[in-house]
Amino acid sequence: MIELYTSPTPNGWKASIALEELELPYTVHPIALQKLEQKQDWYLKLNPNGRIPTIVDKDNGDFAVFESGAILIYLAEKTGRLMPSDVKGRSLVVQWLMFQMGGIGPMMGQANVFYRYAPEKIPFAIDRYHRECRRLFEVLDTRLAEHEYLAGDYSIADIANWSWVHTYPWSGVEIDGLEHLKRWLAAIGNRPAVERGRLVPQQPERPPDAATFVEGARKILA
Ligand SMILES: N[C@@H](CCC(=O)N[C@@H](CS)C(=O)NCC(=O)O)C(=O)O
Repeated sequence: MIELYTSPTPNGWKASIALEELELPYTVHPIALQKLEQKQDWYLKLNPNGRIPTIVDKDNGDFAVFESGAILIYLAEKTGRLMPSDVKGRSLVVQWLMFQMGGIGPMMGQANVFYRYAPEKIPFAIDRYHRECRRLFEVLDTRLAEHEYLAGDYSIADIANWSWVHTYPWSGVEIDGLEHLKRWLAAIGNRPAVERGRLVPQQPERPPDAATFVEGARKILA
């Protein structure tokens, strides 16, 4: 049994989608980011960075793993699935996973901050992060022109990148003309395990409107 501490965000969905794909039993512990539960002492003992997601593997001496990329690698290695074990195949998956962790995630995150949450609109910052996101999307599109998935078979690299890229409308990034990226977005999004994982943690019947969501995000950034 895995305990999953998460919220409905791209980094959280990476973990829940992987758990669904791997058919591992898990219990969800929703973390209320706006209430800063992720900064409480009990949580910081599991995740010193005070962010979601975190998993605790009850079947492995209550081993805690933080950082979404590390969680994906841990789950893939635990099960021997979603990442090959040969040196080159594994490296390819890790390369595209790191591309997400070091590029797509931080750049889309900053695009959200300046395009959506900043009370003051700074055109230079908005433009900078939109252009950088678009450049990274073009890297993905070029890769996907010649490969069905990012790194060999469907893998944790696809899960990590999809979890962020499919939220492009919220970040305000255009995907016009990126036909291979669109094909891949739809293919991954239609996987039943991805559909299930994307709904974790369960949302209230009436999710917050955009203005309320922005207000909540500003509390976290303050
Ligand atoms: N590098 C971390 C980033 C995690 C992260 O930024 N999580 C966000 C949600 S997507 C969070 O917990 N934000 C709350 C906060 O900043 O306090 C990972 O990949 O796990």
